[in-house]
Amino acid sequence: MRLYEYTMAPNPRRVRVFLSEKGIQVPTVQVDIAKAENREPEFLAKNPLGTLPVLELDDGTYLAESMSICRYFEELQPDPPLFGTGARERALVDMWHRRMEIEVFLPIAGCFRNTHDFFKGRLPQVPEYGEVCKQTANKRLAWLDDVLADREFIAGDRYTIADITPMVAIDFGRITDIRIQPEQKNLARWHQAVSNRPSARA
Ligand SMILES: N[C@@H](CCC(=O)N[C@@H](CS)C(=O)NCC(=O)O)C(=O)O
Repeated sequence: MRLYEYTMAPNPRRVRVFLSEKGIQVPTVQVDIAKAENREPEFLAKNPLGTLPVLELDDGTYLAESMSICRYFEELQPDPPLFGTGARERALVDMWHRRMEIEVFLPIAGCFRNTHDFFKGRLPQVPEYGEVCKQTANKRLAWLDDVLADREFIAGDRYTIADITPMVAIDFGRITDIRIQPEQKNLARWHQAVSNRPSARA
C-alpha cells in the first residue's frame, strides 16, 4: 500500500490529518504538482483525472478520492470514529461534512484556482469568478462562526471529519487572504483547538 500525495496541497493534507488521528502510517510518494508530475503518463495511469491524493492498495486498486480513502481506513480501523457512530450521528457528520466540502472548501479552492499565479497557464482561470468564490468563502466563515456558538466541534461535541475539511480549507485560504476575522470568536476558538491537535501538523 502507498499514498501518492503532495505536501503543499489541501486534499492530500485532509488524508494525512485523518491518518494521524487514527494513528495509521502509510508509506507516501510525493507527486510534485508544481512540476506537473501529476500530468505525466505514469501518474495518469493511476488516476486519469491527474488529481491527488491516490491510495494504491496491495491488490493494485487505486482509490483516487480523499474521502473514499478516509472511509476505507475508517472501515479498517473504526477507532477513533471520525465519521460518527450510529444512524443519527453518522447522518449528522455526513450532513456537516458535505456542507464543509461544498460551502467552505470549494469556494476557497475556487478562489485559489482562479486567482493564484500557481495555476496561471496551467488551468483556464476566470479571476472574476475567483473573487466571487472569495466573497462566498468569507460569508461562509461568518456562518461557521454562528454555527460554532453552541457547540465545540462542527458536527457536535466530538472531533470528526467535519472538522478536518474546514481546518484544512481555512489554512489553505490564507494564501489568497481568506482569513478568520477578529470578531469571529467562536470560529477562532474552534480553529485554535483543532490546530493544537498533533494531527494538524500532518
Ligand atoms: N475530489 C478530489 C479532489 C482532488 C484534487 O483536486 N486535488 C488537487 C490537490 S488539492 C490536485 O491534485 N490538483 C492538481 C491539478 O488539478 O492539476 C479529492 O477529494 O481527492
